[in-house]
Amino acid sequence: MIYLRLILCLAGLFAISARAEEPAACCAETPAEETPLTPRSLYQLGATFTNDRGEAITLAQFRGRPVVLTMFFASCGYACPLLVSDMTRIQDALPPDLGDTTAYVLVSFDTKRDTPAALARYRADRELGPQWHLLHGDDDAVSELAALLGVKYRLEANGMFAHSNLITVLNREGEIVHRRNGLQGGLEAAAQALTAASTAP
Ligand SMILES: [Cu+2]
Repeated sequence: MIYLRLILCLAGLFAISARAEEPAACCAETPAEETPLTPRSLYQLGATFTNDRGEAITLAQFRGRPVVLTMFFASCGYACPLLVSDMTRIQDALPPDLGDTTAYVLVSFDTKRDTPAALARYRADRELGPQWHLLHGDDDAVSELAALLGVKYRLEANGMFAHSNLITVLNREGEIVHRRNGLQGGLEAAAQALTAASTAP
């Protein structure tokens, strides 16, 4: 089975080699089930999220690619737009090949309003490219991920969330290798961490 998967993967690589503008999606998005996850890997989290196309996603599906991840909610009027624009600036600061293979993951706190359709609108409004993954999950999935990341959030009486402003960089195995805390600044350090994460195991 593993051998067959490798063959298919290699065949996929040859097939896309003539289209260099596309990332090697075949292998990058296939979990490398052959080796066990490390104890520090966030991909131990078994929770399932749903993306803005309505597809079920586990974070482990990002195994094999560096990841920039932040928790947010789509109707936030202040901090989250800044976090997203900082992630965009990190993407712009990377060499094109790394910028294209990195996954930019937004996970919503808002389990009620951030439906796939709401997240799809958010993607369209901000012109987020195919490397961006907008996810929502149930309360358990969101709180478990927040705890692992060290993100605090609270639903306020006005329906808005008070929350930490944290951008997290994961290496290809889903281990946290960098945190950017607060709003703006520190983008160069995040880009450097991503560059290191793209080569480290
Ligand atoms: Cu916010």
